[in-house]
Amino acid sequence: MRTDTRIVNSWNEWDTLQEVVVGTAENACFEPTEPGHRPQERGLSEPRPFPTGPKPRELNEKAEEELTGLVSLLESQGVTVRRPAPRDYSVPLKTPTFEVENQYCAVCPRDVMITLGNEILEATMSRRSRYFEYEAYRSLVYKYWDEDPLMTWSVAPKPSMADDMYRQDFWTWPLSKRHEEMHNFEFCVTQDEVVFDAADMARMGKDIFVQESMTTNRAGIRWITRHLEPKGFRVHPVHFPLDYFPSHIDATFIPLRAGLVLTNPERPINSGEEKLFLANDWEFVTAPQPLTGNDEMPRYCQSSKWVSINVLSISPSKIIVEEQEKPLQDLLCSLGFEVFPLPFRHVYEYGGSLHCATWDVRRDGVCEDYFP
Ligand code: ABU
Repeated sequence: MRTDTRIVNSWNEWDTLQEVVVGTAENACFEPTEPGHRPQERGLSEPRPFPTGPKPRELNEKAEEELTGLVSLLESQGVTVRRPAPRDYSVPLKTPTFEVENQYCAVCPRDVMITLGNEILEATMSRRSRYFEYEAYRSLVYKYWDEDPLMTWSVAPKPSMADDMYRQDFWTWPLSKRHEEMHNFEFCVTQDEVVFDAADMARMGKDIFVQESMTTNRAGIRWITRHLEPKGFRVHPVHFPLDYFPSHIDATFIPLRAGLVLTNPERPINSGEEKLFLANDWEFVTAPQPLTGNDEMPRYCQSSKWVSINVLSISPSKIIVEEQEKPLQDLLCSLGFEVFPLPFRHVYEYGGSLHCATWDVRRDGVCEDYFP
């Protein structure tokens, strides 16, 4: 099969990007407090209830301006860019098993949607307010479905998200228990139902690395394994035990091209899990500290300063990096990359950066075995 006739075709995080979905901050709301999530406003001496409902219009506008800047940059590089359909995130949800006062946004398609070769997979999601987020992408999925007769489309089983799917006391565990449970990789989601966010997966050809986290449990990894391995993929659970609140692998362990992974110095890979990489001559390069510290992150941002390393590859030699992250840009230049700096710090407010805010639908290239 010639890959240039395919519309849905993406096997890794770095081959030349041809078609991508860029998220939108239109109608974004505050993320509600729910059993799987306890958002907190930054910089307060006394905590106060997190706001609910629509985010202030100026925040959404500033983020949208940066997202539009990303669209222009990608188009200038010959990439076809699509956007999510508009949705009203202020609408409450009531299902037979839960209620939530409002939904969230479509800034981060990466969390929901993933292309695995010629397949589009919709994740289960782990939070109530994101249960229906796939709807923002359904008209695009139907378009790809109509235009690419060889594309396959899978929807992972939706969990109940009922109270008992979560450990309600997780948020108040004393430090000693937290330490113990983290090293058992037990977080706020129990193991009773299949739960995963797509952004816990890193694609490296035939091999898919899945982080066990607050947003992906072992049942989720089992489902991904049984779903993908009959299709020829190999699925590897990975862990980063020094990250007490792990969620999404793409600010922790980022493949930049075949043979090279950008690693987070505060979140080393679990001892032993590096062996497959080293045995296949892969190199780990340590990211520099972000220039935006945790104290300088946007007020309502629930992610860590490490979204600084949430870069987007345009090709194996071209990469987009947040404008102010000069040490990371210098490192990537020294590794032979052409770096495209882009302002994106207002998007951090919504929990991610350049990789999170995109979902690549087509990159050139075929399924390679980088770990023979
Ligand atoms: N959505 C990516 C966030 C990762 C982090 O907070 O480090």
